[in-house]
Amino acid sequence: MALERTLAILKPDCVRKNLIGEVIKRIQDAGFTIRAMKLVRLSKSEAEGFYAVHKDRPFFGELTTFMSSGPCVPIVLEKENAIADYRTLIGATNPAEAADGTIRKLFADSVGENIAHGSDSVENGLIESAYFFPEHVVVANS
Ligand code: 3AN
Repeated sequence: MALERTLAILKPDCVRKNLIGEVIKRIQDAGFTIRAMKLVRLSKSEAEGFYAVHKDRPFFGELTTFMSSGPCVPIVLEKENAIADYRTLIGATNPAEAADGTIRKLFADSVGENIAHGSDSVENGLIESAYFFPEHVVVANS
């Protein structure tokens, strides 16, 4: 299996609920290595830029308003098979459909406010990481 990078975002609901530590603990326990991390408040237009792929979806306005409603924590994670393994760890987009023990099942309230983002492909993992972190601030190894 190849070493992959995924961009996690602990969303504003995660930060508001004081769950940053809980969620990062689960991510680390699952074997992911943190390569970059920060606390940031997105503007509405920065959230729109990040989610541009969803711009024609009916929930685009709701999604970008929520993502700019408070600070969030983008994190570059690395692991073999990171894309699929991280999506397994967080669970289905809709927490009501997420498997038991997943981060969204445990902590999320709704499909809109679902605690954590994860990249959906290797290519997007690199594009999304670069949206928040220029390559020179990504720590190569520890
Ligand atoms: P995922 O984040 O699991 O890859 P996507 O890519 O289908 O899910 O959706 C992107 C984001 O848009 C999700 N994280 C979710 O918060 C939001 N979203 C998806 N569907 C809805 C919806 N029906 N209503 C509001 N927000 C939604």
